[in-house]
Amino acid sequence: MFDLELIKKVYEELPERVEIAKKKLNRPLTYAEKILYAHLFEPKAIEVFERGKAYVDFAPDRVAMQDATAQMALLQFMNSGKKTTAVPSTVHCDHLIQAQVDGKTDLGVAQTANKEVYDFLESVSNKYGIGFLKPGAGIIHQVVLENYAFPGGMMIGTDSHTVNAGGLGMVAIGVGGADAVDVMAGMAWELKMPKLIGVKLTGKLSGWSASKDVILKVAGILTVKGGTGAIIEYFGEGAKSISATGKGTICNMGAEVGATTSIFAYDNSMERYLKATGREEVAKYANTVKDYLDADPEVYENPDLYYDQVIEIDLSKLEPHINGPFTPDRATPISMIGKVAKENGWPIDISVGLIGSCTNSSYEDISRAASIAQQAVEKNLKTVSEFTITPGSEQVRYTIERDGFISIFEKMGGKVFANACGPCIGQWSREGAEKGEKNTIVHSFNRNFSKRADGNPNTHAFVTSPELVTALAIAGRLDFNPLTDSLTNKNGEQIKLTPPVGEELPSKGFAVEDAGYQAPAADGSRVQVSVAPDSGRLQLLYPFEPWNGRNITGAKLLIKALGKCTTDHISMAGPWLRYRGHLDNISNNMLIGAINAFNNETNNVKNQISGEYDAVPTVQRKYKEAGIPTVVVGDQNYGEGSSREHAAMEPRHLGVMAVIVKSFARIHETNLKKQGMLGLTFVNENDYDLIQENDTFNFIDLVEFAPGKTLNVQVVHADGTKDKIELNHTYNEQQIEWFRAGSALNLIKRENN
Ligand code: MIC
Ligand code: SF4
Repeated sequence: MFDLELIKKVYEELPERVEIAKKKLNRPLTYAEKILYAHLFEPKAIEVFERGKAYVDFAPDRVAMQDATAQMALLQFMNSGKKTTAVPSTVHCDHLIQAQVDGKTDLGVAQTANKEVYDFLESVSNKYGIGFLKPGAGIIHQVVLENYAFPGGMMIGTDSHTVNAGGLGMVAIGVGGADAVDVMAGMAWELKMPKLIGVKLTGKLSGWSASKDVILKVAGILTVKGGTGAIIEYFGEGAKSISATGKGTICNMGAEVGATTSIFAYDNSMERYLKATGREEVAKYANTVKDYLDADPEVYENPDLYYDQVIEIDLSKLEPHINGPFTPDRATPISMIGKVAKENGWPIDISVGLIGSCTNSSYEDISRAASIAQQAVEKNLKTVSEFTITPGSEQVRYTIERDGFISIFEKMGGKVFANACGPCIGQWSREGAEKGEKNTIVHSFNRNFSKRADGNPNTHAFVTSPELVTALAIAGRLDFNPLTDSLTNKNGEQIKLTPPVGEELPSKGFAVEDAGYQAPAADGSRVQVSVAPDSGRLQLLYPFEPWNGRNITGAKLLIKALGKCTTDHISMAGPWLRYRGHLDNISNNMLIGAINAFNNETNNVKNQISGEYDAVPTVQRKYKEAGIPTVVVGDQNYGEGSSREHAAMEPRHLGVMAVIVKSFARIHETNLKKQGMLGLTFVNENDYDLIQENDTFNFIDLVEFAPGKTLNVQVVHADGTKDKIELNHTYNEQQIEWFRAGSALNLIKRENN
C-alpha cells in the first residue's frame, strides 16, 4: 500500500538538503526545521525564512483526504484540468458512518445511505490515480499512521487531525481542500514558516498516567490558541519512552491548541512500530539517515536558543487529567475533578463512556483499557455507565478481536461501533439526545465543543485517556478517582482497581483479512465520474465571480458573533455531513451555531432590509437576492477546530464579502483566502465593541489592497454616526491575486489553460 520508492527518494535527498540548510542558516537545526527545509518546492531557492513571517513554498510528499472533506476537494480538483494527482494521495471513507446499533449493522446502513457519495469518491479516485479506502477500512489518521506516514516526510491532509502522523516523525499538516488541490495539481503549497515550541519531556509515565495526559496538560498550558502558527516539537528522555502510537495521540491533539503540527524525532519506538506494521524496509532506510531524523545535539543542550518557547513536563509527576466540558483546554487533574465538578454544577453521573477514535485506538490503548474492563468482569463489578468502542482501523479491530479484548469489553457491557468517526463527529444516533437533558459523557476523543458528539447542547463532554474512560464508566461517576477510591462490587466487597497494563504492540503481530484498500486504475482516462444534476448531496462547482476591482460599499452586518465561534458553529457537522458535496444545500447551515452578540441567541439575526429577525442563512439569502454585500464580525480564534472549507465556501457562495474578527485560527484563515474572501482582523481589538446591529460597512482603500498595508473601513451606524476602523491582514501578493481572481482555483485554471 505504501510508496517505498518515494520514501527512498526522500531519504536519499535528505542529508544534502539538510547540510545546505544548516550552512545557509549557519546554526544547528531542530528536527522540524530539517524536514521543512528538505521539502522546499524550489530547493535551490533556499534562504533564511523568518519564522512567523515568511511565506514559504513547500512540496509535500503526499495527500490524504477523508470523505466529508474529500468531496469538496475533489470537486475542485476536477476543475483544475489535471489528469492524475502529482503526488500519492488517498481518500478515506470514515466520517459518514453513523453509530447506532453495532459496527456491522451501522456499516451496512451507511453503505446504502451514502451510496451516491461513496460511488462518486470511488470513481474520482479511480480516475485520478488516488488510493481509495472503503467504508469500514478505518479512520483516516489511524490508517495513515499504519500505512503511509514515515519519519522525515511531509504530508498534508484535508482534516485538522492530519497532525496525528507526527507520531511517526512526519511533518503532517491539516488543510482545506483547496490546499490539497494545489499539491495534487503539482503546484507549490504555501505556508507561513511556523514558529517552534519545544516541549521537553523528562521522567517516565507510570500507573494511570498515559500519553493522553501529556497533551491534556499541554492543552491546559497553551489553551486553544496557544499553538497557533507553531510546530510543537517534543524531545527529551521522556519522549523516547513513549510508544509511537502514544506519540500519535499527543500530536493528534496538538490540533486542539491550534498548532500547525506537532512532531517527535525518529527513535526506537518508531522503528518498532514500522516493523510491526509491515514496513521493515522503511525502518531500514530511515536508519541510514538517523542523524537527519533528529534535531542537532546543540538544540537539546540549549533549547531556549532554538525554540520560540520551551515547556518542560516531568512525566513521572504527571497526574491523569480530565479536560472539559465544552472546550479541550479546560484541564483538571483527576484528584481535583470531583471538587471542580461540584463547584461548577457539572452532572456527576456519567451516562456514557466512549473509547477509540483517531486519537486513541491503538493496540496499546485498547489493551490498557481492556485490562481495566477485565478487572470489572473478574471482580464482579457492575458497569454503571454505557460503554462504547470505536476502533480506528480494521487492522486494529481485527487484531483486538483475535486477542480477546473485544470479548472482554462485551462482557463488561460494551458495544463496538464501526471503524469510523461515529460519535466523535456527531454521527451518533444517541437515543434520547433530542430531549436535551443535562448529562455527562467521558470519551477518549479530542474535541468536546458543545453539541459535537450527540447534538445535545447540555451534554457535558470530558476528554481523558481510554483507560480512565473505562474506569469512570465502570464507576459511573465523574468524581471517582481510581488512584485512591474503591468501588463496591455485586457481593458488597470493596474493590480497588489496579493500574492499567497493556502491550505496546501485539505479540502475535497485527492481522487483518480485508484492510479495505482499493488501488486506482492504471489508466483512469476512460473512467466516468457522474454527478446527477438533481442530486441533493453532490453538486458540481461553479467558479466564484472575480473581484470587480472596486471598493466594497454599502455592506450590511450579517452577524456579530459572540465568543467561541468554531467551524462547528460556522458549518455544523452531524446531520449536515450529508451535504458536504453540495454547496448550496450545506449553505443552509451557515453560522447557525454562532451566538448573535445582540440577543445572545443562535440562528436569529436581524434582516436590515425588513427589520425582521430570521435564521442566518435565510437572512443572508435575502441580502444576496437584493444584491447587497455583507460582513461577518467575530471574536478571538474565529474558525478554530476543523479544516472544513465549507466554513469559508458557504459565506462565499451566499455573498458574504468579508469576515472581520479579533483573531483567526490558521486553517480557516487560509480557507477564506483560497475561496477569494476577505479575512481581516481589527488592528485595535476593542473596535469589535463599536460594531452595532444596524451597521453598514464602506471599504475606503480596498483598491489599494497590498501586502503589509492595513485596510480601512468606514462603519456607518443607524443614527448616522460613523467610525473609521483599521484592519490588519496577512495576504501576500499571491493571495491578493486569489482575491482578485475570485478564488485560488480560478487562478489555477487560468494557468492550466
Ligand atoms: C473534526 O474532527 O472536526 C473533523 C470532522 O474531522 C474535521 C474535518 C471535517 O469537518 O470534515 C477536522 O478536524 O478537520
Ligand atoms: Fe474523525 Fe473525530 Fe478523528 Fe475528526 S477527530 S478524524 S471526526 S475520529
